[in-house]
Amino acid sequence: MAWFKRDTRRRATAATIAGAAAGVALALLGMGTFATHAAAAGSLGSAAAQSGRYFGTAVPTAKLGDPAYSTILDREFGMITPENEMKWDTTEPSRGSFNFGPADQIVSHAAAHGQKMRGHTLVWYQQLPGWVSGLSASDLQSAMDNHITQEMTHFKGKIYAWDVVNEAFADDGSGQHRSSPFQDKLGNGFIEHAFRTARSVDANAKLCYNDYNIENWTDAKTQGVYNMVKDFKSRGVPIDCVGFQSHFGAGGPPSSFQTTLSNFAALGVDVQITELDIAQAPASAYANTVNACLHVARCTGITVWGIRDSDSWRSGDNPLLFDSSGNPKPAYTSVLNALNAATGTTTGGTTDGGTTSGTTNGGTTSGTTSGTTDGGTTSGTTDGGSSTGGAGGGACTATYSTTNSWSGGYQGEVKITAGSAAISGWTVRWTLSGGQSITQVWNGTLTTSGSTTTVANASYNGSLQPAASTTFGFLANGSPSTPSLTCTGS
Ligand code: 9MR
Repeated sequence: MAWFKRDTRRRATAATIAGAAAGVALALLGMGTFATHAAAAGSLGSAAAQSGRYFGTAVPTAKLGDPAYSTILDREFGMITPENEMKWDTTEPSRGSFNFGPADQIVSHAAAHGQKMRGHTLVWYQQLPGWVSGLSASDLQSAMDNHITQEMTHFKGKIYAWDVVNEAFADDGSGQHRSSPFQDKLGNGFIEHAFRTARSVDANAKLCYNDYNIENWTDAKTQGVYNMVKDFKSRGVPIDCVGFQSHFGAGGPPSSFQTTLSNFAALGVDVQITELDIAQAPASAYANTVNACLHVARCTGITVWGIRDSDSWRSGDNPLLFDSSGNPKPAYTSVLNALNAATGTTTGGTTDGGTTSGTTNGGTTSGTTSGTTDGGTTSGTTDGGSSTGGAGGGACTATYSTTNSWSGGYQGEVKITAGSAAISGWTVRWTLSGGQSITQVWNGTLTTSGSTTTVANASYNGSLQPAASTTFGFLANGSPSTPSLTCTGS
């Protein structure tokens, strides 16, 4: 404990010194003098603070007790997003019965270590308990209002920014809203309604719309979200920020990313990178991403979606800044250097970095973001997952880990690794123990038959090179136990 306190003080002091240094740099700039950079800060949080930004990470409650994990968390990060604990399935698993315990633990940790919080997320079609999708339109409206109200009230004063609505736009190139219980029953107005309700509950928290695959300026999805934000601003619908999740493939951000950030910022909202991870974590791809933010004055912070590769929802991609042993990777150094180099270079309320706001340039090959999948859930989807491995099928192995647990439920992850031959599909089967039932699966397709659970690959993660890995995750009721898994490759 004493160690944490000392570290917190060190960060606060560094930020204060950096703030003073930035002030000097601004004064020098005002005098037309070329500013020199302040001394380099030694952690991501303090380096980002030098230009008035935060650097954060996603945190699951279950990892707070791991000293190796929390040492890095408290040394490096000034902002925390609960990875799953503020989502609807955890916070209101049955109607009117609220469970804020897991998230409260993260909020307490943040308060004790001088970290701020992003609230994630109030209205999302995933990790949504089954009772919500069964409601009539009018009932759904009041359930949504009540959920927003209860959750925001509980955490009032403790949240810097809320992802009020998450991932409401479609991936089909239409630029339209995706189908969801909210969209299908309440229509387009549900997003506006959620933001108005949120503002009425907490006038001080920033209210964000958050989505993935909206980083490339010319994509229809980006344009759809942009037009929504523009419309909201023109009609006074309360929206303060847009979160760009930034789950990138190994190519990193599209070349238009800074243009996108700048164009959104020009609408009068803050922009933030909210869930950054990059397949294989190339140092240059991370630096490009961070620099895109640093060049836009209203890009107020960056959050990576986990600390160590082993903490990642896509751990098979090794997409984070620390390896599984907690050692900083080359990408860590490139991010730290980029943050330090930005000291005093971004000023005022306007965008810098020579962007081309309002124009449709920067179109880049969409291939650069291929592989940026989100945790597309497939619950309810049935396919032929119960078929046995066909002739010629390759071998695979599957290993299980519990990534989170709370009273009455848990979250598991299964890692599938191909054998010495490539496979083009996989199926993992196990038997649930008494009291266990799966409520949701992502990055796989679920079939259940009694206590026999079968998860087959999703459309995008069936092909594995020899010895390559992928993962799927699930949420379940009951208590965690280590299952005996059978993996069949095809
Ligand atoms: O990292 C989260 C993982 O632990 C979950 O179980 C998964 C379920 O959908 O959600 C992950 O976080 C997602 C985030 O909440 C929203 N954007 C996509 C993220 C990765 O799937």
